[in-house]
Amino acid sequence: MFPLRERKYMNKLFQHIMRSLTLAVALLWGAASVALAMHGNVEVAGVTGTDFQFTARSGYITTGDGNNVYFWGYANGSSAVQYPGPTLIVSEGATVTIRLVSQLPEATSLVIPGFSVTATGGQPGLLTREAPADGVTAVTYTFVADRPGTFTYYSGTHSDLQVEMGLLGALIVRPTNFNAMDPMLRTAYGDARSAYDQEYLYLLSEMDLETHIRAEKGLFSEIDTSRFWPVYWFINGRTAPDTMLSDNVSWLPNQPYGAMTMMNAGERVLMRMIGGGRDLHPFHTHGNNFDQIARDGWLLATPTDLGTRTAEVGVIPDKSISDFTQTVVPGATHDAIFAWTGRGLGWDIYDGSNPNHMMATLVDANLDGFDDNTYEYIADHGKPFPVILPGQQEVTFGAFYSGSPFLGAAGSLPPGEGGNNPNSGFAFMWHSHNEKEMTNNDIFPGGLMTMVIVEAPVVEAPMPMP
Ligand SMILES: [Cu+2]
Repeated sequence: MFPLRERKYMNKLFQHIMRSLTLAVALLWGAASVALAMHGNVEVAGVTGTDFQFTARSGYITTGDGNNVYFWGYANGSSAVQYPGPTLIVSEGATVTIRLVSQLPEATSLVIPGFSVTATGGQPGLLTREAPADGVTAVTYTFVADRPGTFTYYSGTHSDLQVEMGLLGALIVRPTNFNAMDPMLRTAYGDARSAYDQEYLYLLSEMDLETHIRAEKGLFSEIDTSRFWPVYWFINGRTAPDTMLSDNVSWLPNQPYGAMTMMNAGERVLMRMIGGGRDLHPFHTHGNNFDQIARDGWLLATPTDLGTRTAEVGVIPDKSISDFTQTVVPGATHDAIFAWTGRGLGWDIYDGSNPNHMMATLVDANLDGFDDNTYEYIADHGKPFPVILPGQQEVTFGAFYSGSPFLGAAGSLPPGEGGNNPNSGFAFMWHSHNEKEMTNNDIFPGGLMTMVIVEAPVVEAPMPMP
């Protein structure tokens, strides 16, 4: 599925991470297991409702190299100021009101592309009305969320500085008939073409550290945003390895959103990708292609399309685009469906000695090529693993190796080895394909990177902690 050159590179990368970050990754895995315990159907974290009270103010975020970075963000109500701003989750048809006050050194505002917004109060500005920098005068933005999808909001004032400083966020509009408990109605756009099992946000952004240092010191006359030189790259306001922590971990009070992706083989993951900064970021999935199904909140379908069936993910819009890298454009949103089945690997990922294999019924009533119960790719059933596995004496073990190359299967390990992969899942890295962006202020690895864990279809939560 991927060029051998890249697979070799990724193998090296994994080895490097295992050697340099074994302890950190072990800690992370503990948190990841907590996230797994809520496995079932994961929803994007955020705030729901129709009325939001934003205060724009300053704070500090923590980066993966241990730095503290001064930033500007939004606090909703009495909650902490955060990067990115609160993910607003609203229902289609709702009238949404956002009241904004600025405690920043300058006036600020909100723009919400894709909707017809009415602004009242405050003072006139270039793009919309603004909240002056007095800390009390409010401007109120009102709009009807008249279509479902993935959207973004950000500062419409002095935005070369204010977006850089962190004034940006995500907006999700759930379709009218949305029902998280019903697999047919758990959709992004109201029909089966955008149905999903797991939902994740990937809001991509970057920061130029020098600008933040000068802003912290109040040296605004020395800031030249045309000399933009980012050194931090973020998913949901965190740099790797923090991207792999659960939402709302206590030690990142201003960065509540994680990006650790968890799924079972055969599931559909809705990827809501947003370009939050001023650079574009090529977001690259390992493990499989995804299908981009929507752009800027518009489903990629012809008006009469009922959905096109694909072997990998079921029904998707007819204008979907299959790829393994999505160039996430500044200000744009891209929705995709990712599924992983092991199709076409050419060997049986479950192995004959694994109980999964015994459970494979090899029934394919819907003729999609997969076992209806385990999602095993039937054409590869029983095919042997294509290489002779090295003996334990020849192998350096990583903390995530289960002792078996088969999904959901554990094997024998030397004493003290392994243990961070209790369900014997497969881990794939998702990251910026502009690989400079996988750093934290020049330190590799870090930045715009996270992982997806694919678990065997039969793995159910809650799982024991390792
Ligand atoms: Cu890669």
